[in-house]
Amino acid sequence: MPSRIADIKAAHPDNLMARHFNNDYFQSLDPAKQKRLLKVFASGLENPDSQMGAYAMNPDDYDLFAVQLDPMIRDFHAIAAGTPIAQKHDWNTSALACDLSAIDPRLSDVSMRVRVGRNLSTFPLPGAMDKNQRIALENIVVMAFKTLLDDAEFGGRYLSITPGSPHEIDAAEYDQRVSAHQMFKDMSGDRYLNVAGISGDWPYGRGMYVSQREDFLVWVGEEDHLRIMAMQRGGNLNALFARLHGGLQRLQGVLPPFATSPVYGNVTSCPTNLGAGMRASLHMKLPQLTSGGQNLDGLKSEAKALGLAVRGAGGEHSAAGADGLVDISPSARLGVTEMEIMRRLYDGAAKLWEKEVAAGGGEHDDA
Ligand code: DAR
Repeated sequence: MPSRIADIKAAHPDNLMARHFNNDYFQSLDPAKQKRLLKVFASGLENPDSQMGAYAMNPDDYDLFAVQLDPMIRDFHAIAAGTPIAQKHDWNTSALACDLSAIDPRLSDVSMRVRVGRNLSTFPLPGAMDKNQRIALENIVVMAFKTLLDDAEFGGRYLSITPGSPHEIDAAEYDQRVSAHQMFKDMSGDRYLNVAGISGDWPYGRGMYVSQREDFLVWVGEEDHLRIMAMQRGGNLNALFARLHGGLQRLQGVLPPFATSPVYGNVTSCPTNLGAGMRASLHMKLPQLTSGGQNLDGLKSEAKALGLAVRGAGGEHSAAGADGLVDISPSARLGVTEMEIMRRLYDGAAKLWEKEVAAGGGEHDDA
């Protein structure tokens, strides 16, 4: 195995698993722990083009294998070795007005989404669950959703894709919800998640809670046990974040404890999502900065300098729209608070928009 990892490291230097593989540490482990760590590495071993190249299988993997995983995590999250990782939480987003229309009235109808990943501490992480555990977790979460059904803000319905579930929807509704960018796509075609076991037993134990207003969603059984999200069109990031926090608190009160690490905060399958476990994003039309959507490289480097990541509006690994429509989001998840993430998104969007307008852009009526 060490020689295979050395080969991956030479051919794919950005694979953080290969870059930071510690063979002395690996050899010091007993065979059972070596086997368990190789399960964490499975996706990165089978997919050398991986970015992180690892998914945790159990919440305590992060603490059990800290010697190996910590350097990878610090590299991705740009936290220097030796710097204490003190994950704090600050949802006091009302302290800073972040309405995009204050940047420019043309940014008053922007598609925005913020989500957090959470995993129940009473189950293995998705990569190590069996079919019965996936169904059992879904049933526990459905009971929690029942406490929201009559709520004015969060009332809604649960849509399951588990065959035989009393909440099961048909293929037509599933496809419609995926097309509406609400439900997650069929995971069984994702080579990274397949090897990691995260897409195992598809579609059992999977589904989505959606509020009546369709502005609060909870994915069940995707890359994490739960992906809790708020979405809206508009400019008011404060309202978006406040709704997510309200829904998260409601669920936290009726679910088993979420998995956390004393060092890394909220525990997620992928180490790239640790900490706040939050991805906040908005869609912007930047045709000048993307050469009409044809080239994201220049924008990606501009955005990186602002602490932002850029991808197509169709999700991870998607291209920009012909009108230059892209998804921008703060890269940092670990060591930053929820409030800080909101501020970085707002400030970064303002700077990119300023560059777009200066380059002759500025059309944003129907993004
Ligand atoms: N296949 C993983 C993706 C890492 C980030 N994206 C996530 N977690 N959806 C890799 O290591 O490349």
